[in-house]
Amino acid sequence: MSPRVVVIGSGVVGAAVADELTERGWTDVTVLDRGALFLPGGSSSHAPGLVFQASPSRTMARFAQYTVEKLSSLDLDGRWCFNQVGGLEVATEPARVDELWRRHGFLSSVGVASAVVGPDECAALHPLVPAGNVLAGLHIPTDGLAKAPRAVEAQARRAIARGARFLGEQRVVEILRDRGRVTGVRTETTGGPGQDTFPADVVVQCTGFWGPLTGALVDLPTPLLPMAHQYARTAPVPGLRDLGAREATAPILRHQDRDLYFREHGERLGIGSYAHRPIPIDPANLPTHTEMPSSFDFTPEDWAPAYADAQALLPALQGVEVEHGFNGVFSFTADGMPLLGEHPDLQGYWVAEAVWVTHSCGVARALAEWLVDGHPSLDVHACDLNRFTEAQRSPAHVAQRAARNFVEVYDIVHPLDPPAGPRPMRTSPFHLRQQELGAVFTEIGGWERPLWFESNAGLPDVARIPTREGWAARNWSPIAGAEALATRDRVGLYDMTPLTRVEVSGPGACAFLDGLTTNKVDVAVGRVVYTLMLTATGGVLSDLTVTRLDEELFQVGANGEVDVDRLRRLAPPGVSVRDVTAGTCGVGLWGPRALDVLSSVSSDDLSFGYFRAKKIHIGAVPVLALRVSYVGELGWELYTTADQGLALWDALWAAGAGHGMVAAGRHAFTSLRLEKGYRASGVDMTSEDLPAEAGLAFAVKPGEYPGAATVSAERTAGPRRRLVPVLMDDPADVVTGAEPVYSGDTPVGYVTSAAYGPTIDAGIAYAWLPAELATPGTAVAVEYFGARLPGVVAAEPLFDPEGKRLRP
Ligand code: FAD
Ligand code: THG
Repeated sequence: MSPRVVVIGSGVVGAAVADELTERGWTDVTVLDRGALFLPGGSSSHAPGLVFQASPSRTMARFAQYTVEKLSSLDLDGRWCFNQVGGLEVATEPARVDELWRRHGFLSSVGVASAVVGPDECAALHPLVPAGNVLAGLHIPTDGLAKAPRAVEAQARRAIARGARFLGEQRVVEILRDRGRVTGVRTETTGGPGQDTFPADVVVQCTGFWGPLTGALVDLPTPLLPMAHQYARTAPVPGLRDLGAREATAPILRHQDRDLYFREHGERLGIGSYAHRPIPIDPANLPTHTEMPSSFDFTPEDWAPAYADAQALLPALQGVEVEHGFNGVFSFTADGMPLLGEHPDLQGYWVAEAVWVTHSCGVARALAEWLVDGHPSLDVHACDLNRFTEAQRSPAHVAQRAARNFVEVYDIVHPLDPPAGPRPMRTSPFHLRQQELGAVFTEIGGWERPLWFESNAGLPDVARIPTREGWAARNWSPIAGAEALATRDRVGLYDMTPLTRVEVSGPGACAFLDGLTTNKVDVAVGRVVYTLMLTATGGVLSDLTVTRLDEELFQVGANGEVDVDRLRRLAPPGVSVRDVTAGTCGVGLWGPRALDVLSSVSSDDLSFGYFRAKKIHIGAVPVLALRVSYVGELGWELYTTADQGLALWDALWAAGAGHGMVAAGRHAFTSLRLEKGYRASGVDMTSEDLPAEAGLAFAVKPGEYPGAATVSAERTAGPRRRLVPVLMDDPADVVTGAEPVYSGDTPVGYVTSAAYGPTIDAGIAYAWLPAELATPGTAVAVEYFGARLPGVVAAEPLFDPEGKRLRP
């Protein structure tokens, strides 16, 4: 039987959710909106509807691809929902030309056709762009314009035909619940005295920038910031003509160097600007009863410089007045990604917020699959509502980062560029020492993380590391290569504090972990097990190390907040799941001299074997030592409580001095792990990938856990695609991730992680390839800023295949 679903909000997201749910047979769906249907007054009611598929995220690009596909197939009484005029991004600065090539590569890797074109072609594609004003353009023929209000109504009608109800002027004022489950919602008739209740098993919050207010009804911080953004329409422009109902034929145009975008409205031009100051809107002060609460008065002083820039690009605008402008409100998040998922403490309460029109259909499909099938078919971990730490959810953090995202919405942002404040948010106890050693930090997942240490600049090996230029050289130094070599030759000290550590304990803890993950964790006390969490259909959600500290006491090494959330959600009564990351800290001490260093500060017996754990002392500091190494060298992860972190670091540092020990950063770590073929969850493999495809079959044992049936079927069928290392022919060729891989002239796959491997002196690019092209020796090319860099599929691991370093 279909569960009773209430969707709050009838914008593009709510309507698409209703459509996708009813399509999957969940037909008891009621969509409630505080506004009048089908123009209830949210962001969707007046979005200009540019739909663009380029994005920094694979998942987001594919959400957009699906929006294009779906809206193209819809109409409202014969009127279009999607007008596939194509997209054109122009470059007016040399750095942007490179960026267009990079975006072109990314689009190829997700299967969206695009072309970098010259100034003349830009002028041919767009009637207002003079060739002399641009250096290049990126043309994406399948981008276009969505008519959001029509898309809402067309999807709503389809859902209604399958049994859904849409009710306007029903403001949800209370969420009804019983023992941790939602049971319904209570509404007030907008502007009137009426009240109603709607029983529900599932409630989906699709309230756009009202999210923080709606979330507050269920004590759910909905970490988004509503901000106003200027959009204006000009008077008729010479060179444009009335196109009737078609509205536009020229591609949507984006001038990212000046934070502007353009679309035709027949003979008028619509212009959107992100060039102004961030204008945050306090959702508590939103007008409740006006027709268009998402539309604020136009502020001409914010507009003037943007319009001058628009006129500079498009001279036809000179002398043309702006006829109508407004400051429209929509949602921004701390990391630019949407918020999807279930309330951590209230079962049946789901959220789909901070979603652009562009991604709306893809997001709605993912949410519907999540509800109906248990997991979306695309990887959504970067969109997970529960991905943030408490500090990241704080209003101050959301406000500052979201405002920054507004400013940077079109900037060329390198994945390792450190964000502006608030910083630092989370530091390990070693932070002070790392600063003294000249650490160059970025922030990952809220943590300050050293990329490399300037104090290592004098290492002789620095000169051996191939130099780089451009993108690959940003936030990188050859010092990192020398740190990696020092680890292989001598010993390196790595900060492991940001690794998520979870204590799972209580009667049933062992059975819980055993029934949740793919490996056998019912092992002797003191053993460490590498194991996977899968979706019901076998996709890799995460890889974990599980250390058995006692009969019913485990320390789990995990990959972030989403894992903690899953463990908490699924733990049976009596089993406690405690995130101990913040109160503890740790280092990795790895390399051939690690034993010399450790034995000089510890009198414990250190002969315990690989993937074993033991409680030892380092000086006076009690430490949990795990003989585990993500870099593939002899050594230990050494954990203690945060208060003793400095003592731990200082003791090891003093002991390491005589052994050539270096502090080593993130880049060295990545180089070494790729030489060993150790995967990073969420990057190399995601919930879209099966364990054997990802090269992780060794961690899968027969048993009863989510995904077991699929993985045993996979074993018989054999993988269709594989994650394999590609070695670049030229050691100086180093790519950075997300590039397309070609066989001849056909794009056949994409890069996940990449780094220079200093031990093997080669650029390494891990890539997903079809099984038939994944055999060692196969020649391929990685496209990098338009150049095809030759490489060859290699056998793994690339370094120390017998593991002699780990078990000397
Ligand atoms: P909304 O459309 O805001 O819908 C939320 C609904 O929830 C509203 O109808 C509201 O009435 C209802 N609601 C709220 N609280 C309650 C309650 N308590 N009870 C009942 N109902 C409630 N995106 C693009 O992809 N491309 C663009 O070019 C683009 N340009 C934009 C330009 C402007 C000026 C603006 C403002 C936005 C733009 N966007 C664009 C963003 C896009 O419009 C939004 O991200 C998107 O429309 C959000 O859809 P939604 O369904 O989440 O929210
Ligand atoms: N340390 C600890 N926990 C972790 C990580 C870690 N949990 C999350 C993430 N990192 C897990 N990833 C890995 C990846 C590879 C290995 C360990 C953790 C590893 N693999 C060996 C191999 O593939 O040959 C051994 C596997 C085995 O013997 O089962 O070491 O860094 N604590």
